[in-house]
Amino acid sequence: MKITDAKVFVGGPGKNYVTLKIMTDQGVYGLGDATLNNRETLPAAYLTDYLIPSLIGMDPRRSEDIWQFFYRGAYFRRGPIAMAAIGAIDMALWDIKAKLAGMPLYQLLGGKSRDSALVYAHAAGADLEDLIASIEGYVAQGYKAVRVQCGVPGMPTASYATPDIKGGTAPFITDFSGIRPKTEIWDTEKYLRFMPAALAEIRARFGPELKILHDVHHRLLPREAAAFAREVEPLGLFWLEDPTPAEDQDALKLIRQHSTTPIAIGEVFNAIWDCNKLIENELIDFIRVAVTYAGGITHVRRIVDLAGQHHVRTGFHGAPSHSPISMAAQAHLNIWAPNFGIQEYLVLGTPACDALFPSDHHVTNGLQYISDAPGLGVDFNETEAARYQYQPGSHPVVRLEDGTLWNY
Ligand code: KDG
Ligand code: MG
Repeated sequence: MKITDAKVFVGGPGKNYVTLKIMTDQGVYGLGDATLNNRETLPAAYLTDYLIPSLIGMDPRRSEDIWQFFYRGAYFRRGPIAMAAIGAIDMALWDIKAKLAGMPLYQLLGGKSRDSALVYAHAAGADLEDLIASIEGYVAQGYKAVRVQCGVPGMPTASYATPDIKGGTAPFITDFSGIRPKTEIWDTEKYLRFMPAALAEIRARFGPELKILHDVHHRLLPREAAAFAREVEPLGLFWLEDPTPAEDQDALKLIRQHSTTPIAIGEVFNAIWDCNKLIENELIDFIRVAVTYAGGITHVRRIVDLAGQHHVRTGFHGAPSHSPISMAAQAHLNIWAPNFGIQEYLVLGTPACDALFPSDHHVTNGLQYISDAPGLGVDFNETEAARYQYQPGSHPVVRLEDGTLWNY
């Protein structure tokens, strides 16, 4: 069996999804997602210019050897661009393998460990009242877990993932007004004075059952993060995410020494070597890698297995920049993983998105149910795809009030 061709598409409804389609001489094809938010043309070029020429002619069933070929075969390894490209190939090969077996992919991983997988939604508000209204909306839809992000009083701009105005939407994934980033202003002191009390009010309002998550988005210093985690400990958060910049694996030690608030980290990690110390030293509770920029199912499965030996559960990244293809790959891992924790999930299901990526996977009452279609269980409509093209966009950059550049 041979790979005969592979094509890359960039575009989608309000997103620049990078979709890979691998064709074989047996008519079976596989799909992968290489979307790297706001850098989408780069994994697309890495695939087209460097990987696909070698991929054609390979046996698609040899997914392990193909992974090793592209990972070890490149002298300059890792990084989000290369790992997203390798990840897309890997997803597509597992899609082919499971279609050949006539099974949903999760059966090849070891079958179901649960009937459905818990997901969390994103609630956001320009202020606390606005945020509470947003949480109420998700609770009314049956969500059991909600990430809560709030504008901070006195901050000159919106904060991470919060709207500028009450009832507005937060353009934290991509601002399509141009490639030059807008500036968001950050003030740690204002945030630390406001956020613990806001979280306390949310807990009091929604009671003990709601799973509350909060994303610090890498903005605190280790000492500040330790103090924050300790202060919110009585609130029983489901997790505190990315309290400090992710490059420093040792920073988490200080947080651990001062608090038992569960810590989630890893959405910007690309390989097991970015998180092995964190996991082995049991400094985190949830690992946030994604099948896209962490090298696909083959590599993420290794991270999940390592995590499982150290009481670390999964909480895969699922920001809206992920296409339904990688969300499906993660859904198969979620239904299988013995150490599954939660899945970040944002409503992808607009009619335009469903038309581009037809699938029977669905979320009901805050739980993700997986379709039993062979393979990943998602298709790709090329006629629909022809309607879209790449749109340049950006994330904001973050500066302190005196102009110092900070972490987005
Ligand atoms: O592109 C950046 C987003 O993926 C990131 O801001 C999302 O932090 C994020 C999250 O938890 O979904
Ligand atoms: Mg995050």
